This record gives sequence, C-alpha cells and structure tokens, in this order.
Amino acid sequence: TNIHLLGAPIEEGAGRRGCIMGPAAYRTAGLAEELASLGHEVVDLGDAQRDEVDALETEYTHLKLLPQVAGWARSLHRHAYDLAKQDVLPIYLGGDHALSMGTVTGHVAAAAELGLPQFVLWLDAHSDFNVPASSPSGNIHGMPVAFACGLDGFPDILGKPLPAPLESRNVCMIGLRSVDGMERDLLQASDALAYDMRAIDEHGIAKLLLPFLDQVAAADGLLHVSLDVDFIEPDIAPAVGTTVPGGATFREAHHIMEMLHDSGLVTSLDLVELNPFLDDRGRTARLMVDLTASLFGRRVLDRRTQSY
Ligand code: DIR
Ligand code: MN
Ligand code: MN
Ligand code: MN
Repeated sequence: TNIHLLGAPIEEGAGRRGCIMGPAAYRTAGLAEELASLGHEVVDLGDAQRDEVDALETEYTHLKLLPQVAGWARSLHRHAYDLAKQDVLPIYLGGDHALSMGTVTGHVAAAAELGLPQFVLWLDAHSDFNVPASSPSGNIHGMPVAFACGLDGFPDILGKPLPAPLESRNVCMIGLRSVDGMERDLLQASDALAYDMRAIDEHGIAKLLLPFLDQVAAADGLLHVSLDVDFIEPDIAPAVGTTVPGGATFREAHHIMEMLHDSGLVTSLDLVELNPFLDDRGRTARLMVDLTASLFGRRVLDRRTQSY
C-alpha cells in the first residue's frame, strides 16, 4: 500500500491544549518507519496549514475558537478530497477530533463523485454527535459526526454547503461510554450503528464488527476509520484530554485493527486526540503506532483459515 501521512496539528477543537504536538509525537514514535518495515511505501507530506477565517455568523456563541476550527476544517477538507482522488491511503495525524470535520467531509465528497458509498468506523468513548444547540461544552471536537452527516444548526464551517452528506446508516461507532443528554436523542434518532462498551462486553469485538465489514464489502464501499485515543482504556492510553474509564483493552483494540487489516477494506484513517503533554514517557504514542501497525498487517502468526 502507498501510505501518505499528513499532520493535522489542530488543538482548538478540544477543551485543553496539547494536541498540536500529536503529529510530532507520531513521528518521534516511529510511525513511518514501522509502516515501511511492514513493506509499505510511506510518504510523509508534513503538516497541513490552517486557513485564515474571519468570525463566522452563528447564534451559538458558546462554540469555542470557531474561526480557527473552521480554518482547519477547510484546509483538511481540500487535502482529504485531493488524497481521496489519488491511489494512496492517507493517514491523518491529529490533532483533536474536530479535524474529522475536514477529513470525513473531504472523503465523502470524493466518494460521491466516484459514485461509491463512503462508510465510517468511529472508534471513540464519545459519539461526537453533538450539534451546536446540544453541546454542553462548546468544544467542537464533540461534533464532527453530526456535522459530516449534515445535521442542522452548524455555522458555515467549510465556507460552502456540504458537498455530500455522510449517510448516518453508513456509520458504525464502537466503544461508547460518554454521550451527552441531547446528543443521545440525536444519535438514537439517526440510523448510525452505535455500540457501547456493554455491547463489547456481551458480544465481543468480532460479532459487532464483522456484519459492518460485510455491509461495506457488499456495497463495494470505501471505509474511513477514525480512531480516538480515548477509545482505549486510560490505564494504558493516558495521553488524552477526555479520559473515560472502562475503555477497550489492549487486545480488543488490536483485534479490531487486525480484523480491519484482514478485511482489506480500509481506505483512509484518522489518528486523533493524542495529547503528548499528558503522556507517560511516550507510551500512548507508541501504543497508537502499534495499533496502526496491526491495521497495516503486523501479526503474530498467519491465519491458516480465514473466517472473514
Ligand atoms: C463531549 C465530549 N461529548 C462534548 N466529547 C469528546 O464536549 O461534546 N469527544 N471529548 O472526543
Ligand atoms: Mn472523538
Ligand atoms: Mn472521545
Ligand atoms: Mn435508531
């Protein structure tokens, strides 16, 4: 696979600073070298730059650092759209989760032009399905899925109407354990597949993920994966501003990545919310690199028979 790395050092969408250092931490932890050692071609495009955006009109004055977030969304939307049209697999090195307002919408726009359905796998403690009116915090990183799906009430973040909305029925969320009150109502009224931690407890990763992967394959779809550090149990992944106890274990997280590799369906990836300022001797950055390596083919043994 020809992998292109693009740094997206946005921190304005999160409630605390530090995600600006995320791309540098992935490079320090050896992401490019690790992927190359698995036999992939890797190109590091460096970091994207934020557009300058003037104040946006909105009645929701609690939205934090809106022009800065919009500047990142516009820049990343263009990058993602361009990368989606090339024969490469982009990995976006975050940066907080507001970056997905650009990456996901860029990929959905390109997929629509190609006439292919775009699917999204959202691995996160949070559903990030707030709209401005439902957001208790005003932190825009809690809103990218709702934005990409075209829910009402957002200011003109992209500087143009959404080229194509993400279909909520093409979204699968796994790992949920912190969903806000009104956000929950919006999510449950949508067609998104949403699995909380209890679903993992009761069924295990494979039972949840396989039907979704089958759906992507049957539709001949493209699959964007958005991996939030807080998906993982904070005891082993402390470098994130919004830790929630009860997250995915080391093996659950790797198992998802291994299954995604075997599926051959993943076409783009966000690594988001790493806050190196909160890390413990780089362990979270290294874990994220190891998970990415599992997604790109690192394995202990070859599977003699593939059941998926
Ligand atoms: C919360 C937190 N739902 C909010 N969201 C986070 O502020 O909207 N997403 N942390 O990753
Ligand atoms: Mn998130
Ligand atoms: Mn989260
Ligand atoms: Mn429903």
